[in-house]
Amino acid sequence: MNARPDLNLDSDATDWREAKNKLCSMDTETRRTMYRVGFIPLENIPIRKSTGSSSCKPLFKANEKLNMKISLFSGDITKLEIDAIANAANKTLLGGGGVDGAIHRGAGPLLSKECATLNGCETGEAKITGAYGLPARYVIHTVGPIVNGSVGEREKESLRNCYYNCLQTATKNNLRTVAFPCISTGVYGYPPDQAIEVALRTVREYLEENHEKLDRVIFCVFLKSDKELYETRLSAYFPQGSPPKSKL
Ligand code: AR6
Repeated sequence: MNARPDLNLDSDATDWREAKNKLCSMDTETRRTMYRVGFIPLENIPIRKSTGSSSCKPLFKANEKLNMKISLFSGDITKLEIDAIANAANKTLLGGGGVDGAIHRGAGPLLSKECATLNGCETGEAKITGAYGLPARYVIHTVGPIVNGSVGEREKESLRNCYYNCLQTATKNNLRTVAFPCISTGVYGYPPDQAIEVALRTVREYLEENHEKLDRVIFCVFLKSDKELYETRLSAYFPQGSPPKSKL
């Protein structure tokens, strides 16, 4: 078993730059001794399986290569041991409730110290930081649109920008496995059934163009209702090819 390195991720007196550099140079086994939360390795996050009989009309062509890059994970995003998790943050980037609160609690105090150097984040933009005490290597913070009343083109475009800019930040940093929470659908009030269409379309279109740069995109759902929505709508954007015809 690896010895725990002399690095305190629980204290805001630790230099975040030094901590980030040290964590980046550790192998996975050593880094595991530093996690402040439980972890789920990528091998335990299954690639999405089709339910077979989908009543959903496909919006894109079947592409098995892209289908192999998609997971639907139900649970806490902070536990995922992958390259990057997206955070549904606010413009200050200094933490908040919901998934943002969970990410900051799990990462520990050095995350807000690094975030404080970023000058906030505009709606639809994405900014990357270390993940400190989390099993993910990086956090990509984005700010979703706030919906009051009905969703307009502006909110739709902003939500698309969130997913697109997170994916682009990941690929620019050579990060190959990324998880998304359901951005804007909690406190920010974006109706989940409309947000999912933007999320799935943006990821599908990005993968079409950049499939060689990403190994896995994980849609991380926390609510049963969101899980059901994804189970229904995934086959519209990532349809399965038709099985070979029986010769009998
Ligand atoms: N893992 C995965 N998903 C989660 C988790 C978790 N640990 N916790 C909550 N969710 P929200 P928003 C889901 O409100 O709507 C914050 O205060 C949750 O069920 O976290 O973009 C920020 O600072 C929902 O489906 O984000 C901002 O001020 C989804 O995450 C504001 O909330 C998003 O809900 C952002 O609001």
